[in-house]
Amino acid sequence: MECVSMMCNSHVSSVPDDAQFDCTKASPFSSPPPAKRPQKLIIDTDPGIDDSMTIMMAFQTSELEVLGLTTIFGNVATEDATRNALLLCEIAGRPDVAVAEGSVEPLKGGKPRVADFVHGSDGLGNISLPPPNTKKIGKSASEYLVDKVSEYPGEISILALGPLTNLALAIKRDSSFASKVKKVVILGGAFFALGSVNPAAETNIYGDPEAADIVFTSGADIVVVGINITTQVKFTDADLFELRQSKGRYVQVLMDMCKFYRNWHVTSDNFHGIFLHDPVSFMALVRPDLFTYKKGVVRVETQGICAGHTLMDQGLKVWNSGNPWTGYSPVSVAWTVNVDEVLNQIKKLLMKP
Ligand SMILES: [Ca+2]
Repeated sequence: MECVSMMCNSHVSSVPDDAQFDCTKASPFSSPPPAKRPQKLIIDTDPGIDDSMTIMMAFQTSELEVLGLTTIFGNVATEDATRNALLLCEIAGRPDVAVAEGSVEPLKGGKPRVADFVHGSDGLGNISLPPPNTKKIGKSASEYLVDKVSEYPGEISILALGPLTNLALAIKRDSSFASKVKKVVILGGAFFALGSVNPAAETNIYGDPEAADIVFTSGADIVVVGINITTQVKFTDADLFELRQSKGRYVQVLMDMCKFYRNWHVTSDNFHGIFLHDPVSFMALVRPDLFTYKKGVVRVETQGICAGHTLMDQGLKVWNSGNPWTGYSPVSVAWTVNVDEVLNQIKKLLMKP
């Protein structure tokens, strides 16, 4: 990763910009500090095996209050993502969490690309789980996002783990949405690295490039974690074995799901283990201090052979004239990651009884 180390200059910042998750600071007073209110979170998701791990990790994080899950196509079709989201809330004993179904297709229409070869035809590794008893709410994902963010302006963070259609629809629905959302952490893109669908594009962005471009240029407070970061953090077979032996509250069902996912990694990448894309982006939400970031405007190619390509203006050059990057708010692009500590934290949450 020579190019990365070369670019690690003054433009790179570590962003503990909100320290609400930092419980390490000692109080100067003898009495314990007042408990911090948990951070409100909505997860936009296409579960998905690594989505499932992440959702369970969020439920195991006391600093978070998971308000709802909004669903999207990607690893599976949207209606399967909804079923899986309901099922995960039930398994976690959290039927109170709202599940709002999202768009069944990308903004430009057409049948979405579904990665069932990675996650199994049911999206959860084909482990024959029963259907859920609970039901999705009446509102669509974008309605739910707009309503909740309006109800709690400046308080809700969104973790976006799939194609960005629902967020783009929320932005189109309410022009103040981007300014009212506290923070959006996005799993997506490949920054100055090869994609995962093809050399140009990463899966989530490729799933709806138009939507991704709307979100990146919306002015919201955005942190994006690309596969250039997430592919550095992996569980080996030994890690999976260690998890299986642990007392983690949801670890048995998650490890059952992971069998399919792990076997795909062997076939596809000749890697005996799994990548942790979604859990790594979750860590950028709860432990932003474990990453460094670069700020810049990100645009997404929507046409041609590079459709879905994310390209960031790093601010290294003063352009002679305006260009399609000019005038938009910069976003924080994850630039480096503390691999060992992120891996540690993911394990810790999955192993939590
Ligand atoms: Ca996902």
